[in-house]
Amino acid sequence: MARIRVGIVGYGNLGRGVETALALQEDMELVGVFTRRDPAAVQTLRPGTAVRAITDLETMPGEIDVLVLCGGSKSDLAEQTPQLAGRFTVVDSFDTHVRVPEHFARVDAAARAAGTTAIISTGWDPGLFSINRLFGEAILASGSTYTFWGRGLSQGHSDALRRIDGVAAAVQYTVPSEEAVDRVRAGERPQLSTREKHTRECFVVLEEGADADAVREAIVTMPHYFEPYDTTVTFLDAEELARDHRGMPHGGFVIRSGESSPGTRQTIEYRLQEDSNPEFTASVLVAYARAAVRLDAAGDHGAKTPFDVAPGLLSPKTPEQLR
Ligand code: API
Repeated sequence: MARIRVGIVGYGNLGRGVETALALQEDMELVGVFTRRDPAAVQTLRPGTAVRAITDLETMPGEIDVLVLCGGSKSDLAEQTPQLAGRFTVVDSFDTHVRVPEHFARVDAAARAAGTTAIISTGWDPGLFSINRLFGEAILASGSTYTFWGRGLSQGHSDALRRIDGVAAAVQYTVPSEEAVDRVRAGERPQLSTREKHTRECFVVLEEGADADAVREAIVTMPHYFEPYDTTVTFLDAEELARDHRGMPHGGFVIRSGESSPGTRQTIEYRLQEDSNPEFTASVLVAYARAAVRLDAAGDHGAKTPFDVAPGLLSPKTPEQLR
């Protein structure tokens, strides 16, 4: 059987993660990395990986089965996903939760017009965690759902920081409230506000001459990303950032705590522990890339989210093997 031919668009942490994840999938092969930078200046992890200009994609629809889009949600994907869905089957990990409906609508229009398939908002949250919230709520109709992230490095929030004027480099850690986690694990079903569940810690390297107060203000007031939380901002220099914030761990859990009849408690917990957030997210993207190709081949076009994709389509096994 011919292998699935994959292109990576964007070569940051996530793009490198996809390159790494693809090497573990026997039914898939990497056609190349497509970048907005000068291809000659891009050093790939694996020696044989081809690097090409993103504009080269214009002549390549017949050579690629699916593009894995590895840009950031804050500025890249809102434009790139609808645009590339106009010619290719694509997957992304668009992760601004409140913007998913508008992103879906734009991608859906482009993909339907072109007869392509686009799976958006894969990854783990949104993505695997969304599916587990859905399972919990569908199965335990009476109950409460809790999502805790961290402690870990959010790629989405770190990317958002790096796009602020005056920021040279930055990382963001999401920190769950231990007290809140303990209460939920103990079977309590507290009402918890956004602020009571997590805090956010930002470590920021300023560009030369940047105004620290202005940057701090831009961070803590940023809608969706930081405004709903108690956020701390620590400024440091590039060496400190490189030395003390090297790893990219993350994880978290989704808990549905409910009752099937009065006094009969049922709890579902889904837990994730990641040494590398980008490598894990990339691994999810790659599994959904396989599903996207299968949906496309079946003529099931338009935008999808992980809610719309049957689990069997993610597996390298055939339906017969899975049964
Ligand atoms: C956080 C969570 C996890 C996001 C996971 C992924 C990322 O605030 O840490 O950006 O790393 N929303 N979307």
